[in-house]
Amino acid sequence: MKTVYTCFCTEIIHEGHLNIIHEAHRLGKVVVGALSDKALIRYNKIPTISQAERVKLYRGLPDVEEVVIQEDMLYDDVIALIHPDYVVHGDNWKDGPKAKIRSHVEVLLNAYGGQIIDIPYTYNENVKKVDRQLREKLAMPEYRRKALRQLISVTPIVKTMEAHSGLTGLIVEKTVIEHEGRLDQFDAMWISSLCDSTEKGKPDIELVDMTSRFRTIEDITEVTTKPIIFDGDTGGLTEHFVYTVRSLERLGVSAVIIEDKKGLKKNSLFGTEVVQTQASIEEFSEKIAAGKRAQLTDDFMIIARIESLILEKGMDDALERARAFVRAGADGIMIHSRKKDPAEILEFCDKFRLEDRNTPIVVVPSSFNIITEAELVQHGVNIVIYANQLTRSAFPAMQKTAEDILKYHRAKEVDDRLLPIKEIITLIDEL
Ligand code: SPV
Ligand code: MG
Repeated sequence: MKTVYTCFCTEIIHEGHLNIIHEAHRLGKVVVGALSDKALIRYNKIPTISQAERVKLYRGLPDVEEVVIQEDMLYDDVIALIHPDYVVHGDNWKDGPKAKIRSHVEVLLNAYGGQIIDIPYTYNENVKKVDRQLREKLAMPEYRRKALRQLISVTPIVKTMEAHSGLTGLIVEKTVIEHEGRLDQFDAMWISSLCDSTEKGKPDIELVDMTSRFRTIEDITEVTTKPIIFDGDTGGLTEHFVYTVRSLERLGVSAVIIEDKKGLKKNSLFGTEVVQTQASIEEFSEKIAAGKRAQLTDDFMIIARIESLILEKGMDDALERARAFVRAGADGIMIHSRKKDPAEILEFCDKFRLEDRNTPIVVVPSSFNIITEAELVQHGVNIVIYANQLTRSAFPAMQKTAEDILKYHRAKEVDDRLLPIKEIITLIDEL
């Protein structure tokens, strides 16, 4: 009797899955792999039912002999364990990012004479509907909101990219690359005050009001599913901040980061070139505590951002503030620097981690961009935010196009650098 293996990550069974099992059963004894919560979360397929419930669901299917947990997206663990004669999968994994997984499995099976069987993928109206339901469920506030905590618990570092519109949100949502045998994508989105303001042609001084910033969040949530970290600037008046917390929770945002400054906020990357005032430990702690009291869900996170290094107040001040803000209830600490050399950031992380092993650390390597994600992990960082790179790449490209059209008095010369018309009109999927 041959062993036939197929891996599922679905939460709803449709005729496509039943067809795969039916075909697998004709070849031998069917073993279904349930992709573990950890693997799903790692690859942004945040589960909405538990691993145990998925196992139960698959066990109840006709012709399924056994269900095992698959921990590894690339199948190494299960193939080593059960040595299946066949691995059966819908033929949709022959193209796109999943093709990498298929070729990896092929190598594993070839080593002992196993074989892949590609089953024509079932794609009818019902299957499409189930796919859409699964995707859109993840976009619901209650699932999206908790996804950041889930990611922090299972990924070495949460890779976060700025988004300031539906379109940039789609780029963060959908960009997947294959590199050195791995699939990679961003885990979360950062709604930067700098980029949200710049997009509106306004300075980053808390001038763009919350109603407008919430509108940006909604533009993004309408077309994406990944968790959102919101740049809350100073948080404003404590009396206002408590309302902001409630609104963000309702919108499905996972975390707000507020910085310990007061008065007219300027962008941190100006450092001491402009007048910026740091809030006292007491007043900022009170703002954090008030926010924590106001929040209704356990999922939402208030992350305290420390500006001591930016304002050249020293490492001890930064560490003292970190301790105090955690005591006040902060769910994470963001430490910022505008030095090119990451040394002071790493020193902070090392010292903080000696005292506090668990509170998530967030960094924004805009200036100290030489640092790699792997190095940040070694120093205990949990979230890395690429805070402005999409905006900064779009701006020079648009400016150059505008200049060249003025120069040549026609658009032909710029056309080679543009997205083809066919692609721009089909870029956005219709429902
Ligand atoms: C932002 O992206 O708006 C930030 C990060 O707050 S920074 O611009 O570096 O201050
Ligand atoms: Mg900002």
